Amino acid sequence: MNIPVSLPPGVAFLNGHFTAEDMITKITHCGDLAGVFHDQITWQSIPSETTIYQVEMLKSPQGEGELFVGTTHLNPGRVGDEFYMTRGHFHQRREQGEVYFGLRGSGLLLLQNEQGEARLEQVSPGSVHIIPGFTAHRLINTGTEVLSALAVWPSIAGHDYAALAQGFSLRVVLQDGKIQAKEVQNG
Ligand code: PAN
Ligand code: ZN
Repeated sequence: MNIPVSLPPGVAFLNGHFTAEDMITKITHCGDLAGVFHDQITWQSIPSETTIYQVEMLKSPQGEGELFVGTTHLNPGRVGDEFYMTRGHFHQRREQGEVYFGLRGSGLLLLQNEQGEARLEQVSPGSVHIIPGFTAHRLINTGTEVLSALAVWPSIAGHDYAALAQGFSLRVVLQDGKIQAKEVQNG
């Protein structure tokens, strides 16, 4: 057979790291997350260069019908009583969905519709999360190890962070030694 066979990128399902020639990596530090955690005084006391999460992505073509593939690695920790989490977003193209796959660690996926109704899904190795369109999403690490989740989403989806400037309607905190979700007024 002399049809050429190329070697595609790979992903290690135990930790979500890619092997590829070309990758994009973005680190989000504590200092980048102004206004995200409710305990602003504790947030200010944490060194701003502390890494909260890192996203590694394969390079893919942009445009209608194309897909992005990336892994989010969310560190364990808390700001005060609130667990480390991603900023969270709606897609700019609201109708575009996404799929998350839990790979390692344990946490929660916070989903919220445009009416502000929130729900939580347990994230664990092997969990599959179908995020419908018109649904904001945020990962929360409630465990003691790195939470890694693989995601696939349309490259035209875009990210709208501003629509959630008021925050989500649920916060996940450690209270009385238990993981608790609390409803919040005004984010
Ligand atoms: C993910 C997220 C990633 C980081 O790849 O972008 O988890 O979260 P923030 O973008 O909210 O900082 C995704 O949902 N892409 O669409
Ligand atoms: Zn998304």
